[in-house]
Amino acid sequence: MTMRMLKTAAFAACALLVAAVAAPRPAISAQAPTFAAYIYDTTGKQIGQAIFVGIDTGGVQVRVDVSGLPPGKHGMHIHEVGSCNPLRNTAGVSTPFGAAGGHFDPQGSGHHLGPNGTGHAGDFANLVVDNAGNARTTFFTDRLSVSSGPTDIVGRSLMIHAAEDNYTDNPPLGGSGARIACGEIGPLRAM
Ligand SMILES: [Cu+2]
Repeated sequence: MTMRMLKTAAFAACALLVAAVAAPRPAISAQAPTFAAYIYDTTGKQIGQAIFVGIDTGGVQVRVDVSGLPPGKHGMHIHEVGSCNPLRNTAGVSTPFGAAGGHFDPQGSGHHLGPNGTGHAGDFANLVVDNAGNARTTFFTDRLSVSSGPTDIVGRSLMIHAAEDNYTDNPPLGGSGARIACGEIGPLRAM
């Protein structure tokens, strides 16, 4: 079952639940839709998570909290496929997290221009990791959404790269290099 199918099933289940539970009551305000990416390194160890909260006036608040990464700046993006599996090419060479595909580009811009450009909507600012290997950041983007429309990131992936992203097409994809951590964006788990 794909993440999209899971999502559809979850919405169907929610709709039934709302119909069953809420029908006799007055309308209740909906909670902000919240999703998560549980982030793993290339050894398969979970190193943190990202939380994505849909803002009712549009856009998404993103909170990333990870540890165990090399200090410094790391390119970070939404990639288009919700899979952090490796991808093996015809020569048998395996790319960690290769199944996540390329950068999420709902407008079909074909350009990698960073968090404020007119390129891939999934391009974020570099993740800054401190000397202890930790990174914690919260930011807002109005270029993405959760649970609706062509900019929906649920069922896609959050990727962290080995090197700094220069927010240009030269070198391609900002030069951020290898994929070192990945999380599939899906339902928030109960704590
Ligand atoms: Cu990337």
